[in-house]
Amino acid sequence: MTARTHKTRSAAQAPNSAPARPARRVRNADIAAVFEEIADILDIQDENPFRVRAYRNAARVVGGYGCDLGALLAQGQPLPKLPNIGADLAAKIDEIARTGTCELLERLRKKVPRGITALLKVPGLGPKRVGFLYRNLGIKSAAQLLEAARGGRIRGHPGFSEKLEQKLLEGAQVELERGGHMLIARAADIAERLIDALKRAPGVKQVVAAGSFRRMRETVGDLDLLAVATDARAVTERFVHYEDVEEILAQGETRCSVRLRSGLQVDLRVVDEDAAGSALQYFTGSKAHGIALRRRAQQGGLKLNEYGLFRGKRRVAGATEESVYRALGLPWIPPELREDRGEIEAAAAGRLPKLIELADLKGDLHAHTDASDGHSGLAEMAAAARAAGLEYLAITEHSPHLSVAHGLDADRLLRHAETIDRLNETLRGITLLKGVEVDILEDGRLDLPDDVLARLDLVVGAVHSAFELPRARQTRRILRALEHPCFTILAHPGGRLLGERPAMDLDMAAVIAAAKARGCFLELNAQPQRLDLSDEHCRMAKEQGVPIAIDSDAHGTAHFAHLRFGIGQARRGWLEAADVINTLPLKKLRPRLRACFRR
Ligand code: DGT
Ligand code: CA
Ligand code: CA
Repeated sequence: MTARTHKTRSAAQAPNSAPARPARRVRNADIAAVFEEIADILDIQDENPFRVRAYRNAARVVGGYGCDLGALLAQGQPLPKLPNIGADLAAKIDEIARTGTCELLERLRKKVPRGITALLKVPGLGPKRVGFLYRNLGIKSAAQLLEAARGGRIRGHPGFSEKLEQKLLEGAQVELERGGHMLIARAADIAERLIDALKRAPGVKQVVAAGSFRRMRETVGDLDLLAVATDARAVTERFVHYEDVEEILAQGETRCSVRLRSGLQVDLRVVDEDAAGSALQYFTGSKAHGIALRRRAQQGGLKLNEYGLFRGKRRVAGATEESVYRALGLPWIPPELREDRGEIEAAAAGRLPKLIELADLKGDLHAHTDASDGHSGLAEMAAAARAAGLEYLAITEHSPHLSVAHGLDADRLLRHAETIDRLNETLRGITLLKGVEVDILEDGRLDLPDDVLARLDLVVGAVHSAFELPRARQTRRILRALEHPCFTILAHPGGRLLGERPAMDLDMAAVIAAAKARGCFLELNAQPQRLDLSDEHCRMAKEQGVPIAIDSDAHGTAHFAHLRFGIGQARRGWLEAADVINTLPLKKLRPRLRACFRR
């Protein structure tokens, strides 16, 4: 371990403070993260699997729970009954909600090297293998993993083949290069709290996020914040003393960088009000967009930088982004488009898309309940969807092949459909659609009989196995599935899990062409770890006229909140409301779904 050269927050804190009280509100996601980390460490230590599973389950249940447990407890209300949460876990939820952590986790953390849990992100490594490598080879970081794999010191140990060693070598490299890219949803949670805290500093007029976060990239390397304030010092002081700061990396009059406990680095710049727009434009990026825009400025005899747009020494624009773009003869360009992928040309020609917004979504066509691997019931999911402003929700449980997700066989699926019919008679303001998320088997057949699928409102098909087929076979598999007479939506078409599993090797142009010919739809799955279709593929689909379904793939009532990240990705893919099938009201959607079924 190298010595810390920077001042750390924990060192500055009083050693024996009064009973811990969290400085910030603890959310369900925080409680879930504590349980997840406990499970990881126990598992790395090869502890009792039932104990590990209990914490993983608790993380899932709390993470997907629709109402804020911390807020309930703070109001003195009892903890609601949660599935498989006994007295011990309930007490821990209470402890975490009050203190932000729990005594067990703090104790466990001391038993394993700092950062060893980061190794879990390397594909091919689960807690068992991480524990083995640590105990037997002393590996505690991606760098050490890389070194050991390069030296051929991993192969030959029980369960570690030469092939796995190669895979770990590649994974360790990716992990090192990634330098801790964080999913946008997690970054959003952290950013929004931090921005709230900064806005409460004296003299603050404005705090906004720029960078890849504002462009709604699926992951962010760091967070870039801009503030306008009458007193720069008051803001930077509030920033470096924010309760989540672990380390101050740099501190100046108007610029500071910190690393938060989550590992996220945050850069803050305090800027002049007169130049707030040009600073926001500059630090939003992307770098490529910025370069292209500066070139355009130069061609017009102007100079653009973070301090403004200048003709000679005179500032001609800079207070707002609109003023900067306008002075360059352009309409304001939404941040999601700023990648130098034709947006400046489109803006100049007056042909920018009118990008889709969250409020355009009328429904959601992919969700699970506790009948398969979700953790809320039908009625709860319906109510949560309605509360999210939707007028319809398709219930799409897994099929039998996905046994880990308690997939439904034909009988159970048909009975579930009957339950949905009955429930619909009592529901107000929301309609449930009867669907399924049926596995696309390795040969491209679907995992349920045709006559069963034909009785549903829609059939969502998805790959959950054999991700590593060669390109030609993988493509053939998907094309065969699309040919099924009931195929409606291809779910998470790329099959990637960000930071965990790369996209399948697939000829996406062929898939898009086949969907076009077949008249079915492609999904943009809004789960933060998926965001799949990718932005580029959204744009390809739009250009070919293949409608997209932006779906939450909710497994709990809290997950409808993920739709906003799906919208972010859709906007990065230039999608307009008309490109997205679930912007249609139910009345217009039904015939479109029916048209997918060939009778
Ligand atoms: P990230 O943090 O890796 O997810 O991506 P960004 O885009 O947030 O990049 P970051 O944080 O390095 O810089 C934020 C913005 O600042 C970037 O999008 C554009 C601007 N910027 C930073 N460095 C440069 C540079 O060397 N040249 C130009 N033209 N712009 C830069
Ligand atoms: Ca950044
Ligand atoms: Ca940055």
